[in-house]
This record gives sequence, structure tokens and C-alpha cells, in this order.
Amino acid sequence: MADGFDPTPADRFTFGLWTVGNRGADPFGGPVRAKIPLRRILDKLAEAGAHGVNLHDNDLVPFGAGAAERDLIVADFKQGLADTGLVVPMATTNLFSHPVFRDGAFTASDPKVRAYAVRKAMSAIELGVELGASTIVFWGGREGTETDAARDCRDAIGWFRQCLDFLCAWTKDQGWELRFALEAKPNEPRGDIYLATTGHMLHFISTLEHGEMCGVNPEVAHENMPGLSMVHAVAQAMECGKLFHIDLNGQRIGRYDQDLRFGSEDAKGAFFLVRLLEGFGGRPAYTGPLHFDAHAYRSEDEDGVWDFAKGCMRTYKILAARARAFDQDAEVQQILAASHADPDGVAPLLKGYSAASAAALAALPLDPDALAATGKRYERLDQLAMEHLFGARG
Ligand code: GLT
Ligand code: MN
Ligand code: MN
Repeated sequence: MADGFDPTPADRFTFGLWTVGNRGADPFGGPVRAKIPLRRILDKLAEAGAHGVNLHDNDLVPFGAGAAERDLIVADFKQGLADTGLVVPMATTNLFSHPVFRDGAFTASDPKVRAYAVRKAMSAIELGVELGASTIVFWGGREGTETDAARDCRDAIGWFRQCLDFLCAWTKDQGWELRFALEAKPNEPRGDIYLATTGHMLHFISTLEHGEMCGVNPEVAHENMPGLSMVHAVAQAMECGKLFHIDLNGQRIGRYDQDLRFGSEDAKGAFFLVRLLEGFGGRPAYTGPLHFDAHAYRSEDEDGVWDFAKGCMRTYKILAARARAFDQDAEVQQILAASHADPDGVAPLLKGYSAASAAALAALPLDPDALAATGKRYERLDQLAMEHLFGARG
């Protein structure tokens, strides 16, 4: 089907090994799909037009494997990458599965657990560097509490900072030019996870010793679970130069972390997200990998997994085409131009205080009733967005 929506590596789509490798287990039932051999994952992703794969240390090297076993597995995987042309843009550390992390990793009350977590992260970063990754994601899934009797949250945040400061300084000491991308989530698996949203993370980053090498990895599901806007979270990160990575998926508000196929829920949110990322409307675009952190429904067999993967990528491209058409629509441009118009050159007055600009502001004839008199035409504008999204226009 040559409709222009089938992906190619130039589209920069990536999948985590844990995403297409997800076997359908949930808290109420075990796996429903057989483990897909790593080599087949690579072959199938390359065949589907993906650009790369991302991984946790233990997606590739089993927990506790010795050095010889590790090296063999890594060599084999690198051969698979070379054969398929896939790259590994991002690597991360599993700091949540082993029982040692039952009370957290970087925020565990026991300093030995924190030390173990930092050491494990160092090994995972080494692995990422060996595979060519330039971004290291930190998702603190176990960094939280069920009861705040356990510790003072201020200590937890301080320990989190110490661990990241340590890892940043060590990374620089190795001469590696890596970027760390911090991923927020409000809850699950913990009752409450520290630094619950991308906004919390952005402030936390501003308190780090090497904040310049740290940014965020917002996930659609994690912002939508509590009903927040992913578009606004991503926009804030882009606006301050901190969108280092992104986890695309689908989610309904108020549910458990569903990690659904991208765009399969909240198509309108996905439309405006893609529009933002692509830089339509003349704004700077996001140019990093477009990572799908999602998995196939539990109802699916392996064929369904590849349907899922292709669906994520096609939906992104379809939404990009729809969003481009929206921004090129003359009626859209006219409504936006009218709402942003500045015929009297007022906007520059607010760009930086001076005594002169304050005086000019005071002298400005501003009639609130007149300013309030005209509707903004957002009903029409939104209907135009919906008609482009539905494919009924342009
Ligand atoms: C886990 C989590 C994701 C994170 C991954 C990176 S692991 O699947 O649900 O949101 O991005 O650690
Ligand atoms: Mn994620
Ligand atoms: Mn998720």
C-alpha cells in the first residue's frame, strides 16, 4: 500500500525492546505471547521501517549475568544492529524489577540500596555507550511511597539529586557526551511517585549540579493519567530547550498506565502533539528520536504486535500530514492572524522593563470593554482542526 504513510528510517521512529517484546502480562494474568527472539525483533522492526531500538540493561543482559556472558550477548546484538541498520539512540537502567528496589532506588532509605542503584546505572550507561546511545533515560518507577511515614520527601529528593549529580560528573569524567532524560509519572507502581510530572522534573533539573546535560522524557500516558495536557508539558520542555526524548503512546484519563498504540486514544491530543513536535506554524521542531513506549493489546499474538508497531508509526505520519494541512489552511491562518494582530505595536513594550516602557504602558489607551467586545472564533478554528483531523478538509 503506497499511500505515503509507511515509515522509513528517515522518520526517526524507535521502539523499546520492552515494548514490542511485551508478552501481555498484567497484574491479573501471566504472559499470553511467547518471547520473541531478539534477532527477530530487530529484523521485524527494520522491515517495518523503524530507525532504531532502545533498551534497559536487563532487556538485553539478564540480571546477574557474568562478564563473559554479557560480552557474548552484546556482540551478538551488535551484529544484529549492523545487519539490520538499526541504531540504539537511547539506553536506560532497570531500577524497578528486582526486589532490591522495593523501597526505591535513588530514593531508597537504605544508603546501600542507593549505592547499588548508582553502580547499576553506571554499568547500564557503559552498555549504552558501547551500543552508540547518546541519550540515557531515567524513569524512577519505584521512587515513591505508599506511606509518607516511610521517609521525609525532602530527603528523597535530596538523595535523587545526589545520585544524578554523581552520575553526571562520572559521565563527564569518562569523556562521554551524553544527555540524561528524566521521565516523570504520577503513580504506579508506587502509590505516589516523587517528581510526578514533567513540570516537577523541569524544576528539579534546574537544581542539579550539571543541569545542562539533563532534560526530560515526557510520556503521553504519564501526563494524561492525572488528566494533564501532554501538549503543554512538551511545549514547556521545548520552550526551555529541555525536550531530550519523548515517549509516545495512548492513554485514557484516570486509568492505570495503559501504554496503548500511539493515537488510539485522544486523537485530538495526538494531533496537536504531532503538530507541536513537527514545528508546523513556523516554530522550531523537535529533531530527536520519536520513541513509542507502548505495547500491543493482551488479546494479540505476535502478528498483532507487528500490526501495533506499524500502527504507531503510520498514525504519527497521518497526523503529521493532517496537522500540516491545518497549518496551511488559509482560513486557519486568517483566524490566527486576527487573534494575534498587533496593529499599534504594543507587544514590544512588554519585552523587558524600563522606566520608559513603564511610562509608555501607563499612557497606553486601553479600553477593557472594547478589548472584550470581539469573540475569538475558536469554535470555528477548532472545527477546522477537527475536519482536518477527520480527513474531511484539505
Ligand atoms: C517502563 C515504564 C516506561 C519507561 C521505561 C523506561 S520502562 O516500561 O512504564 O514508561 O519509559 O524505564
Ligand atoms: Mn515511558
Ligand atoms: Mn507508561
